[in-house]
Amino acid sequence: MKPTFAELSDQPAVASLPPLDRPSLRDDELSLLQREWRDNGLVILPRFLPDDLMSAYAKRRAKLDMPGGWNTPTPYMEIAELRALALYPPLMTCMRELIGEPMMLHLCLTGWVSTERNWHQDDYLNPPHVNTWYAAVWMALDEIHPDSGPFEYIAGSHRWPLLRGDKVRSFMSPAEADSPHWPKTSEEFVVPALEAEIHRRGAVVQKFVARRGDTLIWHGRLLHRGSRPNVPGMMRKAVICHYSGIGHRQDMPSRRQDQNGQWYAVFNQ
Ligand SMILES: O=C(O)CCC(=O)C(=O)O
Ligand SMILES: [Fe+2]
Repeated sequence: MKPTFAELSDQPAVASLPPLDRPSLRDDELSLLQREWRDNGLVILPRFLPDDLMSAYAKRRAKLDMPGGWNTPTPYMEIAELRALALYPPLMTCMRELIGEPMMLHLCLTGWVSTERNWHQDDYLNPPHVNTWYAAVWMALDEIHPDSGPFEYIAGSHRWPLLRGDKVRSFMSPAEADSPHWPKTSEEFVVPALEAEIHRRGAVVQKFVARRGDTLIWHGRLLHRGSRPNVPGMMRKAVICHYSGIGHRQDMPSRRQDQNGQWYAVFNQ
């Protein structure tokens, strides 16, 4: 028998969560953006990114003849144009307002095609102490074609239970659970468990069919996926960046600040 979503997840203690995830917040204490985040688990910022930052990065990225992008998770360490976009100060201010502490960049996906990563929450791919002090950002560098496999999500699913890495691994053989590939091999039972939960709740799936410069920030617990393109290999010109609360990454002790004081993690490669 394959595990259910309930068997793969739990509800973390309220006091351990970022402020906007705690109940008992009054509307008049929150900005509009914060209310949207609290209610939906995402915010969409139309035409948010400045043209010069997008163009500089797109020009640099276009020199790389690889649809999947750089094959390291941290190309921002070498590519200054990517760092400038990922650490755009108004974006960082916005995330701080949503999570409640300064955020640190630690992962960028630079493919210009859909990842086709099926339903998941991002949080469980990280150590348990991250505990939703986390956000990811989808930045459209061009008009996104609906056939290119847009980002899909379920608004409000950030209040569903939280998938837990240790629970997922407990349903795997010891060899599989110890392998760095466990996130991939476990999709075979995690995705059906999430699909069953979506069905059971009658949840509505939405698509982010973005225009150039549109930006979507999502919660570490939001259910989402990179959908399968209707036209295989169709270009989807975007960049996706992931961040954690600066006080919740004791596993990433090497970090730097850019010229604007924004944080990014550094790794020995
Ligand atoms: O390809 C996509 O749009 C989704 C990528 C994703 O799930 C992620 O970056 O966490
Ligand atoms: Fe994801």
